[in-house]
Amino acid sequence: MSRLIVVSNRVNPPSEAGVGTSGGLAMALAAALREDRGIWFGWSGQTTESFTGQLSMQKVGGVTVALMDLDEQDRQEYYNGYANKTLWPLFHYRVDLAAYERSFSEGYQRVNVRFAETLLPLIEPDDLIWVQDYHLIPLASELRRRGVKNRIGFFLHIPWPARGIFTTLPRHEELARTLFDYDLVGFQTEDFRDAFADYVAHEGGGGVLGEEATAFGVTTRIGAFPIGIDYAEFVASIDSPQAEAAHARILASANGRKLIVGVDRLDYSKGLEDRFLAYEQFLADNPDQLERVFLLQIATPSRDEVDAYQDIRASLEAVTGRINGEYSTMDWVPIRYVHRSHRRDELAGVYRAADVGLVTPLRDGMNLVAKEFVAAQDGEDPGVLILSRFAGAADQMTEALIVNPFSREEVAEAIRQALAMPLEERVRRWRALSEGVRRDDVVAWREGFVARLEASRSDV
Ligand code: ADQ
Repeated sequence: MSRLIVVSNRVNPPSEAGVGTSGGLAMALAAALREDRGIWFGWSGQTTESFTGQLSMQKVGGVTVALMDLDEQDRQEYYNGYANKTLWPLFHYRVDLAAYERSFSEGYQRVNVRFAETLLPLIEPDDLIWVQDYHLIPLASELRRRGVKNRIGFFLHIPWPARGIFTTLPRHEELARTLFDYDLVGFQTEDFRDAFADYVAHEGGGGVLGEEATAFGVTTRIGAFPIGIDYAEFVASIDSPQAEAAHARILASANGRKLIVGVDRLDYSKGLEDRFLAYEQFLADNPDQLERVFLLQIATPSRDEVDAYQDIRASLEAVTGRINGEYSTMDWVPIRYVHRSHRRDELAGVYRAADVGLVTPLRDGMNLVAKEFVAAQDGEDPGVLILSRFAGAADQMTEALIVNPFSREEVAEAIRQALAMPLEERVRRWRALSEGVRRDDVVAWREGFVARLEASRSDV
């Protein structure tokens, strides 16, 4: 069996200490790499004064990790720049926030070359190389240019946007062309795959036939590989002392009130402000619910070197303050807003305590919080998931209450409906959802992608 090399911008396998704050994706990739004697290669997150190209090899939680440092200019132009100020907003339909600076695209290109050159000596002839996400789209081209013939796959964790959006990117053809140096390109959903096919047909002078996409005179394979959570690990974590403590603490402080929970990275794509305004609408429309319910929003600090993230933080704090100022009573605060990271097992306890999970991104590749929320519920008395139609997860999770996150009325009505939903309906919906979350877990995702990549050839 081939060895697997995973390449991602950041490398964060779980430490020996166990669950902690590592994400499900990190756990699943780490499991694959342990099984296959693989390597996980990427940026250490550290910067040096000038780029050295030195590799530091370590064993973390049984996984061989190969890390390189970047320099400060790389961080600004590649990471904060092209990745997070150009591609991220654009792929999430925020053309208004997307910045196009020549130094950003140069930095992006330069860092992709640095990834390729630093990775090159580690590659053995039979290795499968699996590149993760939008930071590294041109990596296969840079590896091919240096003679790498291995099978290389790419997975996009974020949406592939509609043609009219993607074509606002200066020199979009060059970026799209580099995807054709992969043997397999994976998207989260059929919708994103179709959007890519549409682009290819209209802008690449090609088309898609079954799994094969041809454009710019080259052919690759494409497919939808919806990512899941590490279901077994997540369910096991519900019985941990940390989960139980978090659960007990929330229930004690809830004082019999119903809990609506939101858990997100603090990012404009997650629709937090619209969510708060919809909740305010719910309070205004349902005066009988005042003091009987509260919203707990946990928001992890994220990318705070980027202006747009500082802006969203400030505006959320202002909206929270205004709503709480208007509705709070001596012993009730309608929104508890917590701006910090939590252990995954604590989060499991929080989800478990909730009556409603409010997952309303304006755009999202998948959204793993929706899946974690379902996995954490008590099947005898489950909470209700409200899910944005613009999360990739909505394709699979059709038994959730699916809403348009741009409509305050619709989200407010879904909150009312969720809180009033009879036990029998909650159980019926939850059973269907939980079956899907368990079946289509991260292991299935990883195995599905790797098997497909293994079966592909570079000369399609
Ligand atoms: P993200 O945009 O980061 O991921 P998401 O899929 O929701 O979004 O995953 C977030 C993860 O972070 C979840 O596992 C969640 O538990 C965790 N998390 C959130 N807030 C936290 C907190 N306060 N403390 C600790 N952990 C917290 C990108 C794409 C998504 C896609 C994933 C995986 O944007 O669309 O689903 O990759 O492909």
